[in-house]
Amino acid sequence: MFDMTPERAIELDAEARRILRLNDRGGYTVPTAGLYPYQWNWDSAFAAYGFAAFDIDRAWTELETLMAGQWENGMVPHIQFHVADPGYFPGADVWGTEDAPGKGAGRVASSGISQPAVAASFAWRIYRKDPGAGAARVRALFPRLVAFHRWFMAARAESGAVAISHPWEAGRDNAPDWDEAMAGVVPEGVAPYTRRDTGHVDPKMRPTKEDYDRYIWLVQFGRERGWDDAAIAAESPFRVADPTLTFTLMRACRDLGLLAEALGEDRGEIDGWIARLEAGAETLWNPEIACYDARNLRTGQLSGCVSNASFLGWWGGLRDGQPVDTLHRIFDAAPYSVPSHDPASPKFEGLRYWRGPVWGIMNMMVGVGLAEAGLIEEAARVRADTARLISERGFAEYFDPHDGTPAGGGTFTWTAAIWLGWASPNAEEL
Ligand code: 9WN
Repeated sequence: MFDMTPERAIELDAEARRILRLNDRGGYTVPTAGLYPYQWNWDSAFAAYGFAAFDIDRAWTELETLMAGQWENGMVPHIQFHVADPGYFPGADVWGTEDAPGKGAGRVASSGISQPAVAASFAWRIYRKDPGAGAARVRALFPRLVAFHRWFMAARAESGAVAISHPWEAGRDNAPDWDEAMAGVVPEGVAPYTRRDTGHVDPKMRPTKEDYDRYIWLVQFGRERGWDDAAIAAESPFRVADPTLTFTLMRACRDLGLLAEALGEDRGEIDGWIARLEAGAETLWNPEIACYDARNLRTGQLSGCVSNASFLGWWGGLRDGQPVDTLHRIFDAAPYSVPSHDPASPKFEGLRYWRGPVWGIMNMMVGVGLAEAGLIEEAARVRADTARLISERGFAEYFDPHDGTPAGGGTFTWTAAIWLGWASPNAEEL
């Protein structure tokens, strides 16, 4: 741990709690006001983890609201548009999911894709913290979590690893991992649109226009198919197996299995998913860069990108053959780890979103995984870098790995959440 006075730690704990309350919209939390005015899937699960440090009832409510937006087919959308806000694009009208057969009637307006399935992992941790307070609530959530994982396995895991149908599904929107696949998307016929993100944040910290044209083209593509997963899987030019989705789901299945045991439920189906994901993860191992990366399912090509998702295997529960040497190389490449893209790569950009910056939530998953695997020094490095960034630069969305410049949105929910749950010297292991 880097040096921090107890007073400073207490001050930061209070600020993190203030941020969670500030971004609370009553039952759900926005990632940050202005830039992201809705409920995002994995942000919300991290928010629950943060709330659990000081308000366990509110933590459960966050997960309940998230899972209440689940589609009839099991998918939990990446955005729930509870209250329309013109400050974000694309809104519910662009996604056009209201008549999607998979959605079912009477559900909150939402996007048509999902995001990393971390909800079960935090449900398990929050339950474990106070089984008395959580027993009834987790029992009610359990079938929804099972249905969510079942949907992922049926709709995205045809290669064994879990694929994204849109870069937004990985949560790592403009990562260089998708460059080859994105080049295969020809963004013709995109309806005219105005971006809103660049009105909130410096454009050099955001994806390019070329990216956005393709993001919107892929939304239109899904919408034209009524968000039918089978049609999208068969016909879309963009289909990439992704380490973020694969390892977070692998971990979430392990945690769901523990929950099943605690609740006296059968875990046979869950164990089958874990075995399939473990085999699938092997298809993402790239010997040329000695770590996991993404595989374009249309061409079979591995991306050749070392990213922060390359080090999620430990979080996923894997122990043998993990990329510890590559992690050491990345540690040496920049003062703040873990960069979202290799600083030695020509595609690295220190401020541009998922093409270089450090993200606290990824650090939390990498750091916890390392600690669980007994890699204590490596785990301490990731945690200390995160604590130093937050202490010196605030609760930003992401940070430049070379000089720590805070970037993207401020007063950010999940940065506050991982502070309270993990990076703070006062964090209690959940
Ligand atoms: C699109 C909310 C989300 C995160 C993603 C992050 C960013 C959205 C955007 O913000 O994506 O989903 O509009 O840029 O990449 O991981 O969930 O914080």
